[in-house]
Amino acid sequence: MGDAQLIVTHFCIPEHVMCVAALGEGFINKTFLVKTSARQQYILQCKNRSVFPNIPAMMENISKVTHHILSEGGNTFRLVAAKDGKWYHKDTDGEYWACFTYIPDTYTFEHAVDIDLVRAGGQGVGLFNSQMAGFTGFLEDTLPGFHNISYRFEQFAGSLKRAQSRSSDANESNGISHLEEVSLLVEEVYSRKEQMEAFWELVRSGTLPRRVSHNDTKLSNFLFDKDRQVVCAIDLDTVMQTTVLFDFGDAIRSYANPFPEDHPLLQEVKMDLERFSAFSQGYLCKAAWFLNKEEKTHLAFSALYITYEQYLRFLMDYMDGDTYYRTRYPGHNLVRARSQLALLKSMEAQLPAMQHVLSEIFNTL
Ligand code: GN1
Ligand code: MG
Repeated sequence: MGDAQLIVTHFCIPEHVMCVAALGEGFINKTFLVKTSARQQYILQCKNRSVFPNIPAMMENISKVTHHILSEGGNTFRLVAAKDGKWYHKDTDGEYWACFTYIPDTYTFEHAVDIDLVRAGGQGVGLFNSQMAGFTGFLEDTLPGFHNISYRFEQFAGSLKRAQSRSSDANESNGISHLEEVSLLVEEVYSRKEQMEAFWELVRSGTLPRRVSHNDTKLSNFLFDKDRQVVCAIDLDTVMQTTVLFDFGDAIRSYANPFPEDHPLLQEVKMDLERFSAFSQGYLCKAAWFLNKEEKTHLAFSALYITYEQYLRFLMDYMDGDTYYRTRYPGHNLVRARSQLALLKSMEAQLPAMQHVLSEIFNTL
């Protein structure tokens, strides 16, 4: 990866750049804050080439979405062009970099600290979907199969096969192979397969309409102001035309759990119905106007679908030896997977209650 201090000089930043400092601990990209002599600061990001196969198309999608939001009078960051006019700079190592404005006086959260933040988050996700509802352009499918569970099952089967061949070669630490350790968790994946495929079929067939969706609406991908009002969605790397239910579902996974997604105390992890209700109220007050009957019917289940998918992805990455998500300690992906499974089970137990909450909200709108 090139030196961020040098890379930044390839972008059209009008102010004098003072320094470039590493920022945050993203799972996927490497992010830097660019401080200038003026109030305006910038974000410089090295995009992950192994995750995103077509970064130029991804940047084009981001540019279309941010321009559309601005044309709707909404709030968002602005991309900064490179000096050759592109929305990215490719360095001599072949890495792709993007630069965009930093929105001052904003904050991110790793998990929802209180119910007001949950409601504000709901408004944020609903606002994003609503601002994009009138978009008539075309976005490239930059991550084919991203929320396609059939594609995830194929990947999962491959990962299981690799783990099986490794475990027949030699048992790993403590005489317990990764495979033995996860065998019950693998069963939990397959016992829900048909149910999840049935939901994907609604997407594939177009029963759930294709609209612009963010596809990664966890709490930390939204900015809030000092009063904890939502400002805008960030991390638009995954914007595509799928179903907005993925956005609702992923956000419930993140906001309705009072703990972070890798919380190790499984008995504490749950889908909190009060948070579900607050998020849904916030979301629907912005988004109910454009949702059709099918979308409303399947809204609650989307939370189970996305939580299940996330469970599968963390488990798969653990079996693969942590090749996708950045981890903070050995076994982190296994802890994440177990935590997501606990959340999924809590959602399953409360699905009728979630549906009841939603119909009450629809009745009041
Ligand atoms: C990744 O990039 P980031 O950290 O916002 C992942 C999401 C997962 C999320 C889990 C491109 O999101 O799909 O839901 O981690 N993004 C990609 O925390 O795979
Ligand atoms: Mg992010």
